[in-house]
Amino acid sequence: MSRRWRQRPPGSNWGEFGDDDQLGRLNYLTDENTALAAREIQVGKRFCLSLPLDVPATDATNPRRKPPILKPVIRDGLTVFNLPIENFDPGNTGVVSDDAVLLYNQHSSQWDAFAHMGALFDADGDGVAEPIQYNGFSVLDEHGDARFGELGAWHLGIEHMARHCVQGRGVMVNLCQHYGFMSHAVSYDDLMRILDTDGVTVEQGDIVCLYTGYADKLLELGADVAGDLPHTHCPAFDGRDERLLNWITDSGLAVLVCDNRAVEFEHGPVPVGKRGPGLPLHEHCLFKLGIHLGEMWYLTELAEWLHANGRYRFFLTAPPLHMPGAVGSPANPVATV
Ligand code: UVW
Repeated sequence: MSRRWRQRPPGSNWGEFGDDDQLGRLNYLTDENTALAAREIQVGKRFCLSLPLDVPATDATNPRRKPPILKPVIRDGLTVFNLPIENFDPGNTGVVSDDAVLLYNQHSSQWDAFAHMGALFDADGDGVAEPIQYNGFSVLDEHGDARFGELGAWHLGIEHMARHCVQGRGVMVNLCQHYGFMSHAVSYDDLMRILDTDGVTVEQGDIVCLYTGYADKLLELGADVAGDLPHTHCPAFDGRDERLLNWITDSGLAVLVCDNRAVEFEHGPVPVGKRGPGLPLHEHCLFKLGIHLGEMWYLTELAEWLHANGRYRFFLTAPPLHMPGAVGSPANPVATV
């Protein structure tokens, strides 16, 4: 396939992994990179980096995303839960349970696929900005249709990430250690100071995990969580800081993960009279550079263990669900130290 765009967004890397690339910086997670990352397994201890998927306990922080609902599977009018099979097969002594779930893919610990966020940008050079995604792809097909009726991405869906497997070296940046639960937009200067103080080095292909304490607040507050939690508590990367965005570009990090819901500080609506992305770090990562974002992971126990043991690197395995066309997915990552 030839190039899909005539002009690419300033600061983007479109085309650099190939005109058909849908993996972005996951391309840095090569076999060699995984083998090198495996050297971080020193004691074999494992950490589950997913929250229970019913955390947040309510939709207070994002009314569009609801906690999961387990649904029954029905067989011959009976709910298949703790159900003796002899109801259908006399003499069969088995007892069976079976269920379904209504899951908002981005309610809890999750991955953003590149299809999650694009931008209005004039990639075809006709003078009119169109909705477009990483590497000049559209989530629609050439007829302007979605994959499954009204939704489902034809390109850049989460399945590409699932097939890649997402395994490599994790690097913990412990922001909570420096700010506690204080709300703070972390600038480039702040980050440089923290990396320097903590002796943390980020190399090409690293999966950078930002521990901010946000998930701890979700767990502590439960159903009492307030809608403005993302604005009142915990540090987060300042997506409006160009130098911080440039660091993301230059560091070569492969993937960016956080325990909060947006990775970046939520400044609110675009200022009146201005035009631009509401979540600039999202645009920079998902749209321009092909960097997947992990959000609302549970990093607490791992961050504490690493701190107590004078380490910051670990081995990470974090595939999403292999759900074709989905723009995000729950994540159930495992760290090994
Ligand atoms: C927010 O909800 C703010 O971010 P995302 O859509 O990436 O989850």
